[in-house]
Amino acid sequence: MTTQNIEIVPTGAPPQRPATKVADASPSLMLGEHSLCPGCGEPVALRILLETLQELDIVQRSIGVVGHGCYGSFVRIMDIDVLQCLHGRAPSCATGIKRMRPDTAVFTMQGDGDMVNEGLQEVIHTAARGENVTAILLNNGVFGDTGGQQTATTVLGQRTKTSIDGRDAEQHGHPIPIADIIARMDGVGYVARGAVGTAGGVLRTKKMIRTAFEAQLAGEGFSLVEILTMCPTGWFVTAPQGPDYLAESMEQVYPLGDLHPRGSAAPHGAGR
Ligand SMILES: Cc1ncc(C[n+]2csc(CCOP(=O)(O)OP(=O)(O)O)c2C)c(N)n1
Ligand code: SF4
Ligand SMILES: [Mg+2]
Repeated sequence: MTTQNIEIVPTGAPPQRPATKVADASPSLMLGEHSLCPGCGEPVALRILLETLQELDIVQRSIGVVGHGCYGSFVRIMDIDVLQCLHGRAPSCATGIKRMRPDTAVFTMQGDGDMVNEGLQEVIHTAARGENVTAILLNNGVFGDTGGQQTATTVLGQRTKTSIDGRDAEQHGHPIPIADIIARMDGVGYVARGAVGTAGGVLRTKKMIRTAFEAQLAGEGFSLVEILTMCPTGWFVTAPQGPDYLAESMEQVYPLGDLHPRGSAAPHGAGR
């Protein structure tokens, strides 16, 4: 049986083939399979990002600016123009690209370590300048790529390789809620936080990504979508436990939703 070129496999008997071979439902902009851990949330975020670019029909004028982390390997499977920057510097590189080519749709893809540790000043200054680019933050609360060390967004109590008894405010400081900070800044067109731990969350996050690009296309200034992503490997949980861990830990500290809706003034009333 097929519908929209996707084969529907009968479920009345054990499958005869591995699920990944049953139907290729990957977006056509994804060239091959990713190499990330089972249960990782980052490929889910990549998928909805690529689908959004296709649905907005801006693939040919999109340029991605990618930092360093597990998602860094996506540059090999994204069928899109991509620049990979030094750690934390993606917002500044995106600034240069967009200023030289204002006709393009420019987005960054950074992890929490890349954006909030290594390049904190870059994203804040880019937002303050009101650069008309879209930042995508994949926040899993760890430096996943280098083995799961604590980052600036690790929530209190979270166990990491460098806070094995759990992050302690007195010893390690408090987590930095970067999206909430940027949502309060002038020069900002749209800021939201989504999560990919549930099917509904994936859909809502995809809508946020679309809204961010629509804000950019309308010239409304800096947009940021923070996406909470599972990192079972760095969280010391199994892949199936990842979504529950995300809901019980990160989502409690980082509430989901629009933090700076399109067309709203900065919350401190300074206007834009
Ligand atoms: C200047 C510099 N700082 C740090 C590193 C090591 N490094 C490379 S990727 C990475 C982890 C980035 O973490 P994050 O952005 O959160 O991405 P994740 O792997 O969690 O997806 C680090 C620390 C490096 N190679 N060079
Ligand atoms: S270490 Fe974490 S972020 Fe990196 S691929 Fe594995 S699950 Fe994903
Ligand atoms: Mg990370």
